[in-house]
Amino acid sequence: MNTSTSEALFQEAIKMMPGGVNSPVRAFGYVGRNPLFIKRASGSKIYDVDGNEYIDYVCSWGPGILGHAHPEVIEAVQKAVVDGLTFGAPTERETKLCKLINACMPSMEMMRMVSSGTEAVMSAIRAARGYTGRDKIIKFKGCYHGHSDGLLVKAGSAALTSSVPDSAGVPKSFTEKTLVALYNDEESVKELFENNKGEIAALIVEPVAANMGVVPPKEGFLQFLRDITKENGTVLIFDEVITGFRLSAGGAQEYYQITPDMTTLGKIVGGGMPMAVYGGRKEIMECVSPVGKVYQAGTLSGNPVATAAGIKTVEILMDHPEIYAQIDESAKKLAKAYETYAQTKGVDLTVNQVGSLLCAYFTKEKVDNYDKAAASDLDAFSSYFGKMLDNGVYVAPSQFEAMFVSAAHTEKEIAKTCDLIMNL
Ligand code: KE4
Repeated sequence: MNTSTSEALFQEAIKMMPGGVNSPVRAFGYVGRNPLFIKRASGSKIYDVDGNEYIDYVCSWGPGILGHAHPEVIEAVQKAVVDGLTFGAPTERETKLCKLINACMPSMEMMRMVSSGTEAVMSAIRAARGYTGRDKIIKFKGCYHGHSDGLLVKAGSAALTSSVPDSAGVPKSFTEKTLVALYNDEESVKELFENNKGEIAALIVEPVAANMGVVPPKEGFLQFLRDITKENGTVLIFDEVITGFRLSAGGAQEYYQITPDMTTLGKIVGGGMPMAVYGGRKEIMECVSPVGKVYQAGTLSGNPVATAAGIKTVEILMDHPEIYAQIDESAKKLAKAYETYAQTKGVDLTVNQVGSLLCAYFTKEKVDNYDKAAASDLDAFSSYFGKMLDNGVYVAPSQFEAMFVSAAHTEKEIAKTCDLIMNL
């Protein structure tokens, strides 16, 4: 496979950007290759600058649920851009998108638009702290909620009363109020609430953990979180940046029938444009400026082009619920192919699949938390990644990311991918 133009572009890019990329995972650091430079994408395919074609299961890390460059979304954006790119003033489309989100997720009684998932999570936590007057928060080992300082914490054991920053440049004091529990481990959560009575403003969780590969919540785990946060006056935040509009039009909160106090959305809600949202119960969101005392702002928040893309994307998903059955079925076929590969070739591999999210782990243990995910054989993953790429299939270049299926992946492409997997 000729990748000479990508290589040349990469040599230029690394002179100007750390690792030649604008987000670390794109650097292919986990898989020992230099990244491909993408020229364009359409439907289920991406095309690199050397003209190579790939079936894409990264889907830009989730936004691409309809496939790349969906004609109706492109048309909506084209119509919007000619009227101007940004006004820094309210527009009708912001209210329209809020109403669509509320129709899909009624727990989002009031909301605020921002430009990234990181910003949505950072702001939701600030609102929860402002609403409760408390400082501490709980997150889960292996869950990722963007790169705001307080959330970049070493995934310590649940007994840890405070957390160590996971990144240079984050003062220890910035993470002292961040407590870390273990995903799918109720005891670890109970212990933190017992040791920090009345002090926990919020508990934030990915209702399906999709940043340690894909780890579904154990039966009853989300209900347990809903109950213990309610008992303690703690705000339950569902970080649905990945699961929102992915597991269903109502996200994980509809899929699992659990109502959080606040939700963060990103990726799909902007249809691929820079757009994210945080929101929830009205009395919490009324703490946010200019109504309340929790300050939060953004030049491009609710951007008129991004809202055009988001509205059209959400409208298509609401009008075509059959999309979810289709993409879930495709993901099930892929999961089966991985299981067949593991059984017939005697490979240590297990698969988790939830809706149209899945992850093949190179470990023989069933993965239900971060430590088990981290025990995967990363060399085996790296070799697998290379074989898939060399055969025209683009999966995430990291064991700790999800595989995303879109409505544009045809039965033929899913079958072709399954054949490749079973004959790796
Ligand atoms: P952004 O700031 O990247 O828009 O969103 C942060 C975020 C928040 N919450 C969840 C559950 C997320 O998965 C993310 C970002 N997801 C990663 C992929 N696992 C983005 C890809 C990247 O970092 O380049």
